[in-house]
Amino acid sequence: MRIDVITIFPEFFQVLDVSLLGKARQAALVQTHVHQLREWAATKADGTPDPHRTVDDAPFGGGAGMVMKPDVWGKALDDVLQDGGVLVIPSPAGVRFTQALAAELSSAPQLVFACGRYEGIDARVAEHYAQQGVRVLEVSLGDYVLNGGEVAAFAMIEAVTRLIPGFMGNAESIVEESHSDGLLEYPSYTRPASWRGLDVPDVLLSGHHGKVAQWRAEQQLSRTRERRPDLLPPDAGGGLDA
Ligand code: JDQ
Repeated sequence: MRIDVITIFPEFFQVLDVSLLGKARQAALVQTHVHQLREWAATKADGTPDPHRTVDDAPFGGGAGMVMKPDVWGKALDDVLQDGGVLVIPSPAGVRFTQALAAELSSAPQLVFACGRYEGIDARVAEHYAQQGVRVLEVSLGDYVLNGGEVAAFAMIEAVTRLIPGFMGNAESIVEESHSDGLLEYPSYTRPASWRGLDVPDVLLSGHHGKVAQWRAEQQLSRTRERRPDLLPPDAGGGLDA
């Protein structure tokens, strides 16, 4: 997979080199290319030079803040998007990013993350590339507001790349974990068996694999009921004392 990131803050992505992604890149499973959007802002839409390399302008219709210019984004994306490439635009108004979407994106030949700032990118950019037959996804990490697309893109890159076959080296640890079975993970413990007066549950020391599996399944269900009831089917029972 090839990952391109277009941003006015390319330095932000230097940390990609030291994160988990470093391993995937070493194995040549992922190539990342981070681009400075302003490199496509050297000339204005009318062809005259723009020494300021302006990427934003006031919103039509009025209102606070600035909007990123479609002409600059168009030049950048025309250069960077390849055949089969998926255009991912982080946005607080996007569809939710989920493990299922991460899994889907992990088989794309190219992901292009268009990281906006200010009030976001002129809406015609997404519309134009969708019209050209590009798969365009406006994606939200969650229901909270960030200052730009960079943090969201970074989280998505990490979630996607670790699903690329051959990446983690242990396929089981991916299959077993949170969200692949729709429940939260069970709690994990390691040595020492007693720490600051807190003991590891006896069943985990018992060596009884069947009982361990049953306890973990119960923990997953009770945690999910308590912390993320939205993940359970409507009224999964539970009884009077649940
Ligand atoms: C951008 C902004 C509109 C704040 C500019 C580009 N999950 C998620 N939260 N916030 C974002 C994603 C996000 C993504 C891209 C962004 C925020 N902003 C700032 C834009 C309204 C409020």
